[in-house]
Order: sequence, then structure tokens, then C-alpha cells
Amino acid sequence: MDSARKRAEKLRELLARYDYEYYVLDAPSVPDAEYDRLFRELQQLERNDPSLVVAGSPTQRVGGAVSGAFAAVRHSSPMLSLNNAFEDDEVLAFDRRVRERLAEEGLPVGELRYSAELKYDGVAVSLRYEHGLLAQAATRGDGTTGEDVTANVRTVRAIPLRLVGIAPSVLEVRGEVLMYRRDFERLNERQRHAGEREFVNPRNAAAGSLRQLDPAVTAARPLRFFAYGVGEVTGAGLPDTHSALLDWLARIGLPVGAERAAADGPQDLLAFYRRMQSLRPKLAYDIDGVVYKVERRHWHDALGFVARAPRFALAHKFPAEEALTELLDIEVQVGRTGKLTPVARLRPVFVGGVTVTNATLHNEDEIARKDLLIGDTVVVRRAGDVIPEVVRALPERRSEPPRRRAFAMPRACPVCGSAVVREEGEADWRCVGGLYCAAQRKQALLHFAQRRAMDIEGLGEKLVDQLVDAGLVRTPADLYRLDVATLAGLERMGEKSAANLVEAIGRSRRAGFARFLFALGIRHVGEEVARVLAQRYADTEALMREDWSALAAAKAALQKDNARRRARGEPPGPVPLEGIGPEIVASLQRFFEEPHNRQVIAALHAAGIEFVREAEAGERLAGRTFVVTGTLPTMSREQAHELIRRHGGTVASSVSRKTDFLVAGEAAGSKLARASELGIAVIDEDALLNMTGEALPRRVPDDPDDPVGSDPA
Ligand code: 5U1
Repeated sequence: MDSARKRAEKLRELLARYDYEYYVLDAPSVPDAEYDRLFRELQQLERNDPSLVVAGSPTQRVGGAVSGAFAAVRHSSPMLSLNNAFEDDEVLAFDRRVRERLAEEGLPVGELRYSAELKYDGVAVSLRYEHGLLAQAATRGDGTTGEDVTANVRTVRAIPLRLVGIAPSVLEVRGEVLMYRRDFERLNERQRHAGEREFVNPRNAAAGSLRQLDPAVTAARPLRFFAYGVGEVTGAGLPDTHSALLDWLARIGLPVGAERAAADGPQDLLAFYRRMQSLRPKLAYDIDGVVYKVERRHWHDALGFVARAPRFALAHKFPAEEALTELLDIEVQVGRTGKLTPVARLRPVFVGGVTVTNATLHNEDEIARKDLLIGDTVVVRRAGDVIPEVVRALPERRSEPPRRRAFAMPRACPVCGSAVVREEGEADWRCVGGLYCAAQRKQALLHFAQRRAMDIEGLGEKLVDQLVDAGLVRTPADLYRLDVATLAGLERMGEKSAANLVEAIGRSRRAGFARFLFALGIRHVGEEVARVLAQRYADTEALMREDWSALAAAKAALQKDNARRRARGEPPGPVPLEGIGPEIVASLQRFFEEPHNRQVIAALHAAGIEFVREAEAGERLAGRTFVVTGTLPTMSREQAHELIRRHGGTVASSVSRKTDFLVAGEAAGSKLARASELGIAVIDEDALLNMTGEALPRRVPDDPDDPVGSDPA
């Protein structure tokens, strides 16, 4: 047998197995992108040599398999699939084809408009309503014949059993059944507790739930539905545009996605794509792209079909969020608080729109739980801006030793050789070297200098590496002794950048007290805790004088008293340092009692650090209350909140009469409506930045060991 024939056979075998896992078991072992890659490879082999095509080849079947557990349903009009585009050029080509075709048909191309909506990552179903009553529900199956899942669909509360108002004698609604991400997490938690199989992702959970043999099980699963089209319609005229059709479906009681737009041409379509791509991580459910459709429905037939996909529509897919690669090695990084983090070194792989080479593995338990061996083929996921993660290994693709080996946590710090300890009840190992450990020193300096802390522009990783390795800087206080001549002698530092850095360090001497406290890197003291502390204590002296044990005891007594008051229906009394629990208090005590830390603080004061009242650091927004909603063009919601607070403003979560400004971005919803109702000023991101007098904010690079502001150490 020649090698192409052998390869085709292997591919058919693999694809058949993956089809079975996906459609019958609802438990795929490989990402969709891997399936697509193998599928395309087989298609190519068959194109090159048509004698390789066999009747049972997966390329000869469109869509999924039918498991046989449910009765077959022949769709009265086929459930079509969509042509896919991945690149902007393909969208332009789609638009050109549509225009050419309309012109050939003698239709007024100048009146062409599109509608754009989300491509839900769920399970396609067809709902048949007869005289307004849900009569049958079927999965897509192979597009011609699906499975009868009526009994199960009847338990989905998002799907009306009876339509509202006048309904056609027959109406087939096409749409997607899906599961919200948070419902999926909860379901998997329940599955875990019950010792049952967990689902790989919300789509598979939705598919598995829909295809339960016992409808009572489906009923207990939180499924949702979004309608996006119609099949057979008898006994009614429908609106002529796709947008109006969706509005009509919503009016008769069917859930329709809110994220939609009308578009005049491909540039509008691409703008919608980009907006939805940035909205994607914030949506409650998974989407895998957007769908464009020609607005005028009576032009759809004129445009015709290619195979089973209509020419009037196009799916513009987002880059795959999961891909396969090889786990080359597991290295250990030491963070600011000494935490040892295993990091996966990966064969570079393009996923979620970027090339990923590393992913944090969090701790040794995580590696054991995922049963990862160095040398394994692993699934890597990168969703939105979330840091990449290794989801699981594919044991069936396991290589032989010596490439495959188990990971063991080092018994000494890989940077300074100090002992490492894992305290009871903790998941992490820590180096006990403290500031003796160069890795901890470097991370502490980077934390001190970051924008949200002392904001020393230009003090980046490469420079900190050199300063620590050359012994020029041991603690943050040493930074204030650096001069231009010393800095200019370092690699990649000219006179000019050295002078700029010295100036930035100098500027940081006047800091807000909360920022300074955050900058010290006290365990468990993120920005919010630092703000609370800065309200109660005027300076570091006051913190060093505090009797933390007495404070902890007083807090515990007051909290007990408040619990009694609440039980009596009385209002609770004030508790000092509200929201700061015993763990944080203990950490403050440890930090401020440690002689080395007291020395560093004294040295910082000797270097000229002086505190400005936080409001002085920026009081342009003082006394004003802001609510932020929608997707802002450059800032995350958290960054906008931080900016407002930094300038003395107050952030609220809902719009009320007390709100002064609503900062609204793309897809602002009910808050925008409420603000207009109340006559509250609505501003955009630019206006907010102008009010603060700040230039566009710089993004802080993520440190997987040390998410800014949350201090997980
Ligand atoms: N939003 C949306 N998803 N989706 C999937 N619209 C849409 N249209 C589809 C499919 C398969 O097919 C049309 C041809 C009706």
C-alpha cells in the first residue's frame, strides 16, 4: 500500500473516532482546530488522488452522525451550514461575490445591506411550531435528517411551548441551544461531587444534556436558546429583512441575541467582528465567530447555494482558542513572595490569535491533577486576553521515554539554593530566601516600580535583572541612590534614557500613601486593602506603632457583637478596617515587626520619600460619582475604575440620581437607558481621560505569579 493510501486510512480512522467522541459521547479528546486540520489533510489527499475516496470517508458526509438512540427526523427544509472565513480578505471576497451575483440577477446592488450577529457555540436545533404550539424539536444531524429531541427540548425553559400572538400554521425556528459559562462551571462542579464525568466545554455540556435519554436529566440542566433563522413557514408572510425577522421572532416569544448590527458594506462587517472579538470574553456564553447575512430575505434564493452553504451568509470565525502542541519541559519560576511556579515550556503554537510558548501550571497539584508528563501532547487554550493554560494531556498520543518523563518540584530554590517549604493546607512551595533570593528581589523591585504602585517609568525587567545581578540594587531604597553615570554604563542604556530614569525615580518620591503601601509588596495587601489602610493610618510610623494582636482581638469582638445585633434586627456598629480579615492583619503584623522591612522603610524615608494626600495626587474628579458601562476602546473596566479613583472620583456599580457621569463604551445597555431617563451626563473614554488630564493609560504586563492588585501570595 502506498504512503498516501496508508495516511488516508489512518486519517479516516482518527476522524471516525473523533466524530464518535464528539457526536455520540459528547466528549471530544482533541480541539476542533485539530479535527479541522486532519479533515483538510484528508480532503487534500482525496483531491490529489480521487481513487482514495471511499464510501465511508468522513469527507463524504456533511455534519454529524446520528447515534440511533433517538428517532430520526427528516427536516422539511434542510438545515444548512455556513461557509467560513478566517481572514478579512475572505470577507471582502464574499461581499464581491454577493454584489456580482446580484448584478447578474438584475437586482439593485446599490440597495445591498447586511445584518451581522453572533455565531453561538452551541448545538443547532430546529423547533417546529404548529398553530403556535411546539410540536417537534430536532438536532441538525447531517442537515437532512436529525434526531428527535422533542421530549428534552420541552424541558428547556428558554424555549416557549406556545408562541405569543398570531402564529403561522407551521413555523420552523432554527437556532442554537447552549449553556452559559457560569452554569457550565456549576454543572461540572456538581458532576465532580457526584463522581460523574465532567464536560470538556459548555458546548459539549449542552449537547450531552440535550441528548439525554431521560428528559428529567435534561430538565435539571440549565440550557438556553437563541433563534437565528427559520425553516418551513406555512400560513404567514414574514418580514422581508433578516433583522426584522429576528425582531419578529423575539416578539412572538423566542430568545434572540442582543448583539446585532446592520451594515452597509464589508468595512462595517469587519468593525462588528472586531467589536465582538473584544466583547467575547465578557459574554455569558461562548461564541466562535460572527455571522453576516444579506438583509433582504427575498434576495436569498436569487443568490443560491454552493454545496450545502448559502451564498447569502458567511461565518467569520475567531481564531481557535484551543490547539495541540508538545510540552517540551516544565521549568520553575520564583515569584516576588518566593512562590515556586511551574511553567510549561511549549513547542510554539498559534492559538487565540497569538503564538504561545509558555503557560503557567500554577502548582504541583495542578500538574498531578492534569496528569501531565514532559513530552506529552497537550491541549493549550488561550481565550481572549486570558493567560494561556494547558488544559489536558492526550495520553493516547504519549511518546516513549526518554522524551516522556514526570515532573518533580525541586527541593531547593532554583535561583538562590535556599530551602523550599510547603506549609500545611497550602498548594504552593516557597523559597525561604526572602530578599537574599535574587528572583524575589527582582520581582519585588518590579512590583514597587509598576504604574499602579510608584509608577517609575522605564524600570523594566531587563534593567532590573542587570541592577540586581550587578549588585547595584538590593532593596527599593537603593533605587534612589542611582545616578545617570552608573545607569548609562548598563547594557542598552544611553545617557538620555539614564537621565529619564533618574528623573522618573525622583518623581516617585512624592507618592500617594496607598500606592506606597501597595508598592511595599506586603503579602495579601493589594490596591484595595492598601486604600483602606491609608484611610486609617496617616503614615508608616502609625502602622509600625499599631498593636496588631489587640486590633485583631477588638475586630473579632466587634464582629461578634454585630452578629448579635443583626439577630436582634438592630443595625451593626462600625468595625475598624472593615473588610480586612485576620489573615491580612496577621500578614501586616509579620511585615511591620520584621526588622529588615523596618530598615527598608526607614531607608526609603531617608531617600526622600514623602507622602502626598491621595486626593492631591489627583483631585480633579473629587466629589464626583462615576459608573462605567459597555466596552471602552482602550481601557478595561477595571482600568477605568482605577483611573477614576486615582483622581479622587468615586466609582459606583449602578446608575442612580447620585451618579454624576456615565462613562459608556460600545454595547452599553440598560445603564445607558437609565442614565438618559435620569438626565445624567454620558461621556466616552476620551472625555474621561480629558477630565483627568492623563494621556492614554499604559497596560501593565501580566505577571502570572502576581496578578496586580489581588496579591495571591
Ligand atoms: N447566528 C447564526 N448562526 N447561524 C448558524 N446565524 C446562523 N445561520 C445559520 C447557521 C448554520 O445558517 C443559516 C443558513 C440559516
